[in-house]
Amino acid sequence: MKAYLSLGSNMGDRGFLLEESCRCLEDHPQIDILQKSSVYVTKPWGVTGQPDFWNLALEIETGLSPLELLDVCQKIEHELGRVRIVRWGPRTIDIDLLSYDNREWKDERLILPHPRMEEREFVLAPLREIASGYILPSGRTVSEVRGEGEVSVLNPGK
Ligand code: PH2
Ligand code: MG
Ligand code: MG
Repeated sequence: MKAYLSLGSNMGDRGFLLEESCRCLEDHPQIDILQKSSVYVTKPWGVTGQPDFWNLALEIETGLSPLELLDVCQKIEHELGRVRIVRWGPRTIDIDLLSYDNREWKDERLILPHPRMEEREFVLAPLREIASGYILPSGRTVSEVRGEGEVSVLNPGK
């Protein structure tokens, strides 16, 4: 099954934490990373006055179910020392499921597709880079929609 993930970090060594998260995902026998976006430096969305985030998006192929995949993501967050005191506040690493096989899912642990992805440029910009034709919940493609918030590529041209 094809799934899209959004990763973000704004505490500690953000580059290392993103790389290490990708490595842990790739190490899982039932996860293959098909595409990885550039790293984007993004202004905090929701709660301002915290350090800038580094964000990226992944396209993966997985044999895991949505909840099994969520478990793996949360385990990696935990292993990389995730601390979150405030909702939308600073965190070492956040791994969010954006979509899974274009399926809809709604329970207390997981909502798919991610309900707030369309407003957020820190989610859309990396996704646009690896999946410009991806169809958002509104029916528009990710290349047609611009979200809120300032973003820039970390190492343009690298
Ligand atoms: N994550 C949030 C809240 N705000 N802002 C940016 N720029 N990047 C994020 O990853 C982010 C955020 C909640 O998970
Ligand atoms: Mg998040
Ligand atoms: Mg999260």
